[in-house]
Amino acid sequence: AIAKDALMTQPVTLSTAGSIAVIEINNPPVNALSQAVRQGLLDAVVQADADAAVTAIVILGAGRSFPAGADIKEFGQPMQDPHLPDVIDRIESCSKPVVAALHGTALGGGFEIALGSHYRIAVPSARVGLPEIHLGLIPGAGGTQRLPRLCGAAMALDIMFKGTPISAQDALAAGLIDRLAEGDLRQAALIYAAELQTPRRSREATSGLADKAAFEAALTDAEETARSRMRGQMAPLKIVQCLRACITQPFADGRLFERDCFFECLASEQSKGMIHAFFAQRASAKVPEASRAEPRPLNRLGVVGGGTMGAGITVAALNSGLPVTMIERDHDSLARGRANVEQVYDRLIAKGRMSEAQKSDIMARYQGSTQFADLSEVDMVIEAVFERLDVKRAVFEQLDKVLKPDAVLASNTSYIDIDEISSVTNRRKHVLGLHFFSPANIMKLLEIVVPQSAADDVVATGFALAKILGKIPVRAGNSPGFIGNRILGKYGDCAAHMMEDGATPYEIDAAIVEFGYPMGLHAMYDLAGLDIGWDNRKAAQGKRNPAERYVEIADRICERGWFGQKTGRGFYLYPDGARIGAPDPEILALIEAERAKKSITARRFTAEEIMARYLAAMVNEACEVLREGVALKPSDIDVTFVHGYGFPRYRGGPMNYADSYGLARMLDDIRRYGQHDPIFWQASPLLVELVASGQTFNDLNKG
Ligand code: 3H9
Repeated sequence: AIAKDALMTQPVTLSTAGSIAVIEINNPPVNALSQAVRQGLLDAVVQADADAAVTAIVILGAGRSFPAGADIKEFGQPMQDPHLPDVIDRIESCSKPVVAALHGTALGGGFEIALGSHYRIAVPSARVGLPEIHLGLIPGAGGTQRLPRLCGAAMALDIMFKGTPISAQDALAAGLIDRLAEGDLRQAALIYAAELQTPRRSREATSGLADKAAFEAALTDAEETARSRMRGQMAPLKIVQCLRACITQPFADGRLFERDCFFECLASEQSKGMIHAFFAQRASAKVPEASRAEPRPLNRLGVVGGGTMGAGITVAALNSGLPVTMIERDHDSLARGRANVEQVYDRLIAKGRMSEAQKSDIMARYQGSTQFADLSEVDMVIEAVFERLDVKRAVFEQLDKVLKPDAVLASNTSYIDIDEISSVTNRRKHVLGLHFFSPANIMKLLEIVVPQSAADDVVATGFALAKILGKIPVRAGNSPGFIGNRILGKYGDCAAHMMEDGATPYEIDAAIVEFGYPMGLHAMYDLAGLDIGWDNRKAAQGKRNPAERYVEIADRICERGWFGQKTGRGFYLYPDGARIGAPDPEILALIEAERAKKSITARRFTAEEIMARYLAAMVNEACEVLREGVALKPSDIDVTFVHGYGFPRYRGGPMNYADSYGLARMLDDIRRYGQHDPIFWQASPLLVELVASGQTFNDLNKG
């Protein structure tokens, strides 16, 4: 018999409650399934199964969650026994009923343990899912074989393709869990286990396979999605193949096939890139200021400006439960600001994704005013007015007069110097910059711009806000364009040079899309509005180095009033409000005329050369951003470009990509390009230094 509370292999414990064996996994913070956990789990299951006094087994997670998956830190190292699929098979083959008791996030291998268990009970707040796709992987511990047998292909594919966890309620409705636990989970699981007589094995389930035609149709749809929307990625197609095995092969063969596919994905650059992106995202939230100071309380937010950005920020805050006071200069503007906010919810209602009641609940947190004095109680204000220094300064002067002494003041700006804004206040240390990306309620990236004068707890509050809003924060120094737009400026220039030298904007965009971006640079310019860049270029006139190469093509386009999608044409044509542009022969003629003016004979660029130059310009400028301390570490630049600029996540980000391309090779490229344009192509001293010392960006991340 098992001694009560006997401690087995840490971090898994086996104890008994009456005749029920309780196996508890305790590996903080998320009970990841490291080798010690797998071994402990296997030992505990074997022991409990062999114990004649035990009638049923409960598996649960200590702390905040049932296991959230395999231990990602072990990926890339040799796999050690016991393997998770084998542990789960052993659980499934138990002679007594096994109950998985779920709370928190039962994800990946954790959910696969639950699927291999005979019965599943969960607290109402639990969520379950198979997020492997976000790591460039497929579920590799039976998930692709057991889940479809329980719920059919359509739902299984939805869970695996989206990778987002579903609620316990949805899982219950789909038969993926059997019961919701009211009250204490352990107690509820013990009661449930005591009722159960016989094991029930997912591998033998047939309900999901019953409608073979529907199963096949779901596979065909998914394959189409994998080839179009998820183009370039390996895991989605592998998932489809594994699901096909559910209807063409016995379980055991399907499991082996899944295993091969899993290892193939694990060995791929894609998965390495995505795992890098996963850890980079977590590392970007760890900044020195936040380790030195606690954030200030954040219970109420003020937003100044109800335009596109102000309304988007307001929606993001309202959605996360924060009450918001929006300030506009007069009643009409305020009405428009409120309408901009409501419009977001009305669209959701129209699509059937929100009810009027839910909208009213959210809007109850919204307050509008034309009086700055109404901000006297807020903890933080985000100014989101027109992107002009004098306008922003006028707002900050007002804020300085009315805010409580410890309120945080933030300016939402994409390029204005925060010091120039804060200098009109008597509270510079309470000021920081927040660069939201449009649409602010959707885009995840948030550049947190830290001026020299900002107090540590102000910076910590900026990061706390990002967490509340569900944004991915990156710390940026207060330098023109911060991290993202500064680097974009550079590779944008590189693209313009290639265009003048012979590549069409359409060839450049095609190469970028082929590389894995959702859209090309010129399509993106058209979407954002070409007038923005034009205004910036006009403002920079006179400040530019006259020896620097300057391409006038975009200016010529803007002079015609072609500002992109909103005017029906830019680099592309958008007839009848089309969202996807068509190539424009007039643009090609205009480019040719510009070349002729400079006596440039167009030459051909391969897609490979386009990308080599484009990425070299990006990475070289990123090195300067690092050298100047504008970004703290290479992985922060990766996070910025993956989450704000469409860089394919499966490549990890530009710095991770550069490591795999080879820094010495990239430096050689830059020096070769520099023979023709030594001003633009100056190798960053940081890149030179890394190559000389044989280091990579990843070494800098670790350091
Ligand atoms: C898999 O299961 C493969 C199987 O199918 C087959 C195997 C054969 N491993 O995100 P947080 C760390 S693939 C190691 O800030 P939250 C994380 O790095 C896996 N570490 O918290 C962080 O560490 P630190 C499938 C992990 O509350 C800390 O935990 N599963 C893992 O915002 C807190 O994380 C997934 O892909 C892990 N699996 O979110 C789930 N997970 O403090 C991935 C987390 O040092 N994880 N850490 O920075 C998540 O989605 C979120 O972390 C979670 C918690 C929702 C669980």
